[in-house]
Amino acid sequence: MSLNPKIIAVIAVAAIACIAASAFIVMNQESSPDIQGNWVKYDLSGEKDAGMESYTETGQVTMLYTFHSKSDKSYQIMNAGMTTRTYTEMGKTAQIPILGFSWMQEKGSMEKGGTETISTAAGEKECTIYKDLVKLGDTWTYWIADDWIPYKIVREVGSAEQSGSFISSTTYTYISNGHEDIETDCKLVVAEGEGVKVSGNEGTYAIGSKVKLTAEYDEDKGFGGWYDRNNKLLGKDPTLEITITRDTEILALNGLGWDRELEPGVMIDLKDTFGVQADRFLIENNDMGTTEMSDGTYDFEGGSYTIYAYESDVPKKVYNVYVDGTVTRLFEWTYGGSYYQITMEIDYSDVTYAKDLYTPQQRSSDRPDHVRDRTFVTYSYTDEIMAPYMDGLVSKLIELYKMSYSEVDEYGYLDYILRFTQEIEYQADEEYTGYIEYWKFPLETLFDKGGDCEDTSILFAAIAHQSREILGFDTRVALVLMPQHASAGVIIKESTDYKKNPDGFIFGETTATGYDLGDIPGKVEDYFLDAKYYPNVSTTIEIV
Ligand SMILES: [Ca+2]
Ligand SMILES: [Ca+2]
Repeated sequence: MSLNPKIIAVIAVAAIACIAASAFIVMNQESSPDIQGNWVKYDLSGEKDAGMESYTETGQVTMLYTFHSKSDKSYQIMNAGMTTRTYTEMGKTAQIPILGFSWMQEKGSMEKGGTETISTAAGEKECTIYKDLVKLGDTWTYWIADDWIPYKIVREVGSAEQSGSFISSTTYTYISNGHEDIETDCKLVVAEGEGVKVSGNEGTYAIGSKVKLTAEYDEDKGFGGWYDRNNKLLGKDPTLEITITRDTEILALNGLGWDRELEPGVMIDLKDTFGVQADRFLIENNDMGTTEMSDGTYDFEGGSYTIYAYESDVPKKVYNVYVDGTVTRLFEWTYGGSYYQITMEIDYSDVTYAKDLYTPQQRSSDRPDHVRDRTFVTYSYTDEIMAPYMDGLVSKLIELYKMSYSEVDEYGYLDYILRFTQEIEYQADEEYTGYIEYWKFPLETLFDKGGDCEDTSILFAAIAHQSREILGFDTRVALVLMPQHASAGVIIKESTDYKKNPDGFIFGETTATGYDLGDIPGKVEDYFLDAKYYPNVSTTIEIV
């Protein structure tokens, strides 16, 4: 129950806001051109080369200059578009929307790098080159001509020297530019938390207006602060001054963690529950990132929710709701030509419990800590809340396997477990959790039905270990941590033809289908075989 609902919501939206063209800089500051309404469209192509989390990226983005703040010497731009990322080793693809506002500085600490004539979709352009070092390892280079148009932009993040193997690079290539009229009347909507009353938000505002909002609130509920609709904190003071640069929705929240705890599995009358008049309700499931409209009743499953009460198409009130109920998760996979499925019932409070066991900082492997790292596996069978789930799952897995195979052989069974974990959706940490690195307990991975390499490897290791106990095998299990990748490893009695590392581990690639137990994806082969000898680079954490 200590989970902060706002934090969850931030994580949920981080996936959408992850590509922000925040560092585009308009040059020619002497004349300070008014380019409100101008847009530039780009082809985008990029790559990230970071072990198994490598991808290539293609797409288009349009940047529309929506507001020029002369006092701040900056432009607001709206980015819109879509990129497709293809994860090179795993063969997975993901569609990433580029949608959001960012600011560009009119002036910046730019390093002038001479001129170059480049060919563009608008013909040959003699461009001035500017370099912007945003922060160490993040460099933007611009080829600018015609006063303000960046005809080519290259962003490079990281280098072999600065951050190990992490490198990404994105190139924006000019397609076209144009102009459209910008709507200069902006709507300001404030949704109030329970017990909060806001004044100053009446009416329509011209773009650039400065507005002062004041919140009055019930002493017993307190004031939790002002947030934008993406759950970014704008201020904690009961008075907020903002510049309106577009249609704006603001939340004025009370200081409570949860406004209500609701029952799962029954029709809840929302108007009754919150004592509010509303035409309809918008219900956001903060864990799953899904939204639904309701005209007044809703049947909740376990989870945490943000609920907006709408009147005349405007969200007037906002509530944070916790539902301590069960959710059902279905897992499907194939092995040896047969189809298998398992459903799990998971109590949301137990997922909350697992999330609260470690802070996000503790879940980062920036500083490897073998005692902690191992607990992601070992807690799954020692912790009194999480162990029953894993016991149930492992029993079902064994039961299903025995229906297909009269004899349980160690290699075959572990290969079958590997297929189960490979079907868990690949969800890169940065896109889905909002953190660059975020380790999950098996219960969380099962609840999310998603995770990245370490999460599915932890899940595999946990299942393999517990199965060993029940089946009476001598299986030894390990997590294998490599630069930017993790896998599982096992030592089994049966002799196989597969490559082993010097410790005798055979490899279990959990992130993608198509790898048998023992198959090593080409890119990681060297790391795996050397794991024993470069403890600072690659590490084996033995579970048993
Ligand atoms: Ca990760
Ligand atoms: Ca993860």
